[in-house]
Amino acid sequence: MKAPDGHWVHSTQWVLPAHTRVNMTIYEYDGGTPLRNPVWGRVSGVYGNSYTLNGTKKVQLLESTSTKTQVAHTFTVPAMGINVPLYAVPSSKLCPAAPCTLKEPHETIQFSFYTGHPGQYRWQCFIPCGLSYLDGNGGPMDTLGYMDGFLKVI
Ligand SMILES: [Cu+2]
Repeated sequence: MKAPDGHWVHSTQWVLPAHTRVNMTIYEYDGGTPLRNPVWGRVSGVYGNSYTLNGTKKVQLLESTSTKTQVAHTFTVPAMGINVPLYAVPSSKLCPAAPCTLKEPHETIQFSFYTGHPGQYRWQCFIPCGLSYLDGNGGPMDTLGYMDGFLKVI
């Protein structure tokens, strides 16, 4: 995340003000696979139930059976009803090694959500993206700081 002073911080645990609109910009650099489950292709819990992908408004379902639709990850906060599928970069254009810069191929996903009441809200990715782990659910999927974290709403 980008700290208020402008420098980048590797953290998936964010402190957010309650009852506040939060504007999110996600830079997605990873490759992906066709959507396995149409539920995780739905956009929900965000303003307008929509987001923008590289500046173009997207709503609701991705084409779940299309091989063109490549999803890398999701930003999902189950207790807030938030789910945003994150489009993947074509595998032929992947950044060779992290950390990647904005000059390298990426998808820019933007949306807004409302924090609501104070509490500790878990977020996670629901695409089993832990390659070489059992069913893709190990490694980064179950390591705090990668595919999951917390929104501490105060
Ligand atoms: Cu993921």
